[in-house]
Amino acid sequence: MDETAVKRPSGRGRFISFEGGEGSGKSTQIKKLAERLAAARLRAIVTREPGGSPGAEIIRHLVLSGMGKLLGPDAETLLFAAARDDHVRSVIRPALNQGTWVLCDRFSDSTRVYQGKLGQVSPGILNAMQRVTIGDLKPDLTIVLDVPVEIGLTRAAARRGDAAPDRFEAEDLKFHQDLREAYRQIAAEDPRRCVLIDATADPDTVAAHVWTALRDHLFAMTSPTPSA
Ligand code: T5A
Repeated sequence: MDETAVKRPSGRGRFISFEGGEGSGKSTQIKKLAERLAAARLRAIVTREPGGSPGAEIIRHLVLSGMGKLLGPDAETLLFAAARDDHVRSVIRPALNQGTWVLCDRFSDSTRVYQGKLGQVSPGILNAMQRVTIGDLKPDLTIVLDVPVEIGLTRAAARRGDAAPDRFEAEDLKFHQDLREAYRQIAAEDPRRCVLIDATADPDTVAAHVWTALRDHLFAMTSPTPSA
């Protein structure tokens, strides 16, 4: 695609979330996309959940250490919600309002999948927390990276080295298989927002698919369709 053909949309920035199981390559792809947007002279920030703001990073440390799990599923979900509230108010909304694109490593779909579909926190609680933390904010595009569980966990273990698996990496194989299915289901149910991408290929091939998703879902909305 000719990147000079990408016109900077006026007004609000675009919000892109990356979702998927452990080790699916979200951080790798976000970095590549940020570089490509910079080359196209689009202003973008990279952020993550849980975390992304000083307050939310403190909560990230708590939940990934497993301390939140000790409080039970509802309270652990409240911790994720508190982190999101701070992150959205102090980082995401201000950036979007200034016309900056936001690339976020995980967002509300992670709560729907990890705490909702797998953790069995009730839809009533999840909806109430969502109303408080994000209101009507939702990603313009969600990239769902899909890899077989064995590949994702092997990648995550290789990257981790000698460190212990975190709170969710330590769950059993069935948990991770259900996780993958739940993400595939979310992508199938919301095709206007979500693009499911096979992330088993090498990083550059996956990045090319991510770029195609942006072209089809975002650039087509904001500028004349760029050439392929
Ligand atoms: N969570 C989060 C909830 O339960 N509820 C919530 O609401 C939210 C927001 C966050 C955890 O919190 C949970 C979900 C998570 O379990 P985290 O540390 O941020 O934990 O971890 P993850 O988001 O799961 O991300 P990971 O760090 O495990 O993996 P990534 O970012 O998907 O993968 P990445 O890019 O770091 O790659 C992993 C390794 O694979 C290699 C990379 O070089 C790296 O070594 N790699 C590839 N190798 C071959 N081919 C490719 N295409 C590759 N892409 C990457």
